Amino acid sequence: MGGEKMVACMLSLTLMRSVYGQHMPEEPCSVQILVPGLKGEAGEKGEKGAPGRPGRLGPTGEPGLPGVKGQKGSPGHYGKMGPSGLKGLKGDMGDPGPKGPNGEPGVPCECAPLRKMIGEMDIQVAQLTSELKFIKNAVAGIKETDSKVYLLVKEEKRFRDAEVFCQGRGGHLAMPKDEASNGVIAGYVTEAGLSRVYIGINDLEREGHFVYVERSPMTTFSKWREGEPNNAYDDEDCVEMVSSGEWIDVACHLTMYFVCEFDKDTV
Ligand SMILES: [Ca+2]
Ligand SMILES: [Ca+2]
Repeated sequence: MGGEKMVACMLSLTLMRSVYGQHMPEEPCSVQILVPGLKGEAGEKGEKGAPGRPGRLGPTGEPGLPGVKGQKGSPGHYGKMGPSGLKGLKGDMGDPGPKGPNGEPGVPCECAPLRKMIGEMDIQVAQLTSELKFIKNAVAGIKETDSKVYLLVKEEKRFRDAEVFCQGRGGHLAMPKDEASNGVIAGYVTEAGLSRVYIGINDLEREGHFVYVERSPMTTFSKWREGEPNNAYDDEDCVEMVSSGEWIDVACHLTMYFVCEFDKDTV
C-alpha cells in the first residue's frame, strides 16, 4: 500500500512540475518508513463465533436390521361397484296390497246434452227403421184404385195402434166405400195368404152405429158377413175383413195385420 501511495505522489509531483514549470515544496510527498513495534499484551478472549457451514455428506451406511412386523391396518375403502349380474328367476306373486283411499268426487257430467242427443238419435233411428220397413212393404206390392192407394202392413197391432200407424204416414185404416175398393183390398189380403186384417170401421162411440175412422158415416155400401155385426160378448166394436172381402165386428184389443189407405193426390 505504501508503494502505491508513493507512486501516486510522484506522478502528481511530475504533473505539477510540467504545469507550473517551477519548483514546488517537498511537504506533500514526504516519505514515511514504518517499523514493527513490540508485541502487545494478549487481548481479551472474543465472543463465540457463528456456527460453521455444514460438513460434507458422509458415506452410505450399512443396511439396517429387519424391523418388527407392524400391526394389521384398518380396512381400506370400498371398491367400485362391479358389473351387473345375470337376471334372476321371477319370484312368486306377492300378497294383494291394502285398499287405496277413495277417489275425489267426479266433475258433474257435462255430457247430459250429448246423452239426450244420442237418445233422440236412437228414436230417430227407430223411426227410420220403421219407415224403411213401411217403404219395403210399399215397394213389395202396393194396391191402388183410381183415387186410393192401399198398403198391407204386416205388423200385428191393436185396432187403435193400427190407425195411429196409418195416420202417422198420412193415411187411415182402409175404408172400403164401394164394391170395387172392397174387392181390391180383399184381393190384397188373399194374395198375401192372410185370413183377416183390420179395416177402418168401428162403433166405438155408439154401439151398433158403425162409422169410418175418418168419422164419415156409412152410407149405402156395406159387406157384413151373414150374422155380423153381432157385438159378441158386448165387446166387438172394431171391424176386420176376411179374405172373401166380408166384414166381421171383433174385439178391438186383438192384434192383427191391417191395411192402410192413402189418397192418391196426397201420396
Ligand atoms: Ca159393437
Ligand atoms: Ca162379431
